[in-house]
Amino acid sequence: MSRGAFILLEGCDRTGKSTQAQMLVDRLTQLGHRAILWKFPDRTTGIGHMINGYLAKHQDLNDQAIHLLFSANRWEAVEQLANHLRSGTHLVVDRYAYSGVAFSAAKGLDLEWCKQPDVGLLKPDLTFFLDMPIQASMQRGGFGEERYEKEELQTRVRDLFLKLREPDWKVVDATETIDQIHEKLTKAAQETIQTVASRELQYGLW
Ligand code: FDM
Ligand code: MG
Repeated sequence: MSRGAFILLEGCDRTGKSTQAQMLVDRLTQLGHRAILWKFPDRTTGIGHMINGYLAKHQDLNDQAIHLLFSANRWEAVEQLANHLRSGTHLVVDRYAYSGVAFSAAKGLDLEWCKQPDVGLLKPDLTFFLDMPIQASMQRGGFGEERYEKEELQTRVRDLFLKLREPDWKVVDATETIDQIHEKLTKAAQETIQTVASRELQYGLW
């Protein structure tokens, strides 16, 4: 049986990740695949509740502690993710460890320290980085009251994403239209689905 593909969307806030992730799941489903959306942080778990309390500014935590909670929120999902992939279901994942490192390092934590807790996690088969100037994404509005929704921090986050970028990432111009981006993502996803079908799951982030 062919395994599912792990498809990741990364990027700063307001770059269209969630919209594109949902559209990709719907499209793959229409094409006859089994595909599900997975969002990090997953705010529905016990750890996720703590993360949500922190992001909503109901609770303060030091930078190291919240960093480790974000990582734990991925580790607590890893068996479920692997089981989906093994059973042939594709995962479209909205944020992952790259967000984890980029946001924490943007606050001043050491980059190498930030990478350590995610070492050994499942590796994405395909990563899209939705990229646009921060000034342009800020103009899209919709920034709420959550922590990190500030221009200066987002600018540092973007620089860190670009530093973390792996050679096989697909950098997507997030200022293009929703449909243009969707077509690009669909095409690349279909190629990856074919190439990974008979491959072992990839652990060993980074
Ligand atoms: N975020 C997200 C982190 O700081 N670390 C992480 O590991 C992840 C997955 O949480 F500002 C940040 C990024 C964002 C916030 O994410 C909430 P969503 O996608 O806006 O819910
Ligand atoms: Mg947000």
